Amino acid sequence: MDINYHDKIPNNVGLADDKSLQRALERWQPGFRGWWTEMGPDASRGYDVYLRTATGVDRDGWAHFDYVKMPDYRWGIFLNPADPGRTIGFGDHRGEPAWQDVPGEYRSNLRRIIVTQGDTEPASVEQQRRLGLACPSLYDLRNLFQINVEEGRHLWAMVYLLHRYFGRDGREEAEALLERRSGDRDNPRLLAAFNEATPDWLSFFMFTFFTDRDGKFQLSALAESGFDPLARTTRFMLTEEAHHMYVGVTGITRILQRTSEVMASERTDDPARLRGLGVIDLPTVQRYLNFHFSVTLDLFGSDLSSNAATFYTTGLKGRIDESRIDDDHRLKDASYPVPAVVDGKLAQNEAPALNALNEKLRDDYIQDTLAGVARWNRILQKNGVDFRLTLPHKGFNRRIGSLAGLAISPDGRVLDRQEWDAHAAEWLPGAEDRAFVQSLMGRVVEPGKFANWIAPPERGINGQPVSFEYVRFG
Ligand code: BYC
Repeated sequence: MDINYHDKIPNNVGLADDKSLQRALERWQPGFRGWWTEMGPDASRGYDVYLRTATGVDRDGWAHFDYVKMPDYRWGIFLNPADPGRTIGFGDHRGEPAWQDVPGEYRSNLRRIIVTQGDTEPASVEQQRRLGLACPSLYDLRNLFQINVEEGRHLWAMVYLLHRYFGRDGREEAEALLERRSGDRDNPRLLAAFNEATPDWLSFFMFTFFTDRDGKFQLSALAESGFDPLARTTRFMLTEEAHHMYVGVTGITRILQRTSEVMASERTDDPARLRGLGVIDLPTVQRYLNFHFSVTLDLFGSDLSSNAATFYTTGLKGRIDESRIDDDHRLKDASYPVPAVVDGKLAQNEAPALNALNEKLRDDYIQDTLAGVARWNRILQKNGVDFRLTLPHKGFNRRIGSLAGLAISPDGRVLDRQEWDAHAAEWLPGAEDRAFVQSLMGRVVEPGKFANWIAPPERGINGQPVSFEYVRFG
């Protein structure tokens, strides 16, 4: 399934055969470009960046790497091939042929899901727009830009669905996606984590590790959708998401590598000394981890959600790897444990599984993040450092769901306010931490050079050396 790059909008959906859709999307395109110029990566105009561009949706289609001038990236519409025999795998419509069009009665829920997904994509570009000015290397700068253009493409993926399947209100939603702004008081992005700042590269790596992984889990749930165009779109998006999480996990690995090298050579674990030596002390890394993990857990929604039950029952949003789960895929009689506070202690209540689907996805996500944290700890262990990173309890610092607003310590104890206030600065990054991390953020753009606080990667991109000129400045 090759991608047509001759059209104004690259696509593999036969756009040229649907003139009114093509015209509508071509009318949206200048708005998108305007948004990119205003809110995309700062001061990147005219740079030649060594980027990966999709030329097909199969495995080989990914092989194309070349220098691309930043605003000339060819954002397009790419869907995985259709499976003509596909049936709906869960809910009340299980076993029926997957829908090729929007079922009228589910229209507004489906639109809401697509808009929520679409909103996160430009939001993350907005959050990251100033990071290029303080990049630790050309290699990292290139990875940032690769992620940014792909998030832009993910916006195109959702906008295509809105234009193609939702008529006038879909076009209005597509406009609104270009109007909301991350962190704006009057017109913010829809989900809380996407209104937080990503002011430094430690935040960026944590974001790509934790928050892009929410992307993986939500997209995997949508890849099961009975609405086939959504399933096919999100399947292709998932192939791109993998690189974003790779940037996150390796970014933190390289920070830990560098810090532990300095800890070994200077024989110290004193945070103040390490900061003086220009590397990020491990308690600060832990505090950033605590923040990004807890803020991302909120993205899964309330632990008991009638929306989630409806999305599942009506076949719009499934569970991750639905077909591999051995149950009735309807869940009407099943239960699932959700968190509760009983007599001042954390406990669990059995709840109807349908209503607890957000919690199930959150728990699956937590399992996945554990593997990354174990990988980080292996670096510390290998370098003879005693410190270990840990995931805080899932009730820590929550704003959404039944644990929202409770004072729960990272090790899962329910505290009173006083106790929380006494320790919060140990657990969450404070102004001083942020100012310190910010003070390290200089711009390193000499090929093969890296900022002092981060080790070079083990290998370069697409078999190129680490010292390759990944970005050429115009
Ligand atoms: N912030 O019933 P509930 C990605 C609202 S990341 C603010 O629990 P539901 C990416 C909710 O809207 C993946 N508000 O919610 C990563 C509702 O409001 P109303 C993004 C929130 O609907 C990195 C109310 O609270 N994709 O791709 O079951 C870079 C009650 O909520 C939040 C998706 O999320 C929040 N965190 O679940 C780039 C998939 N959470 O109706 C990209 C699509 C909830 O009372 N979205 N609320 O006004 C969904 O499936 C669902 O909307 C959610 C929420 C799972 C997010």
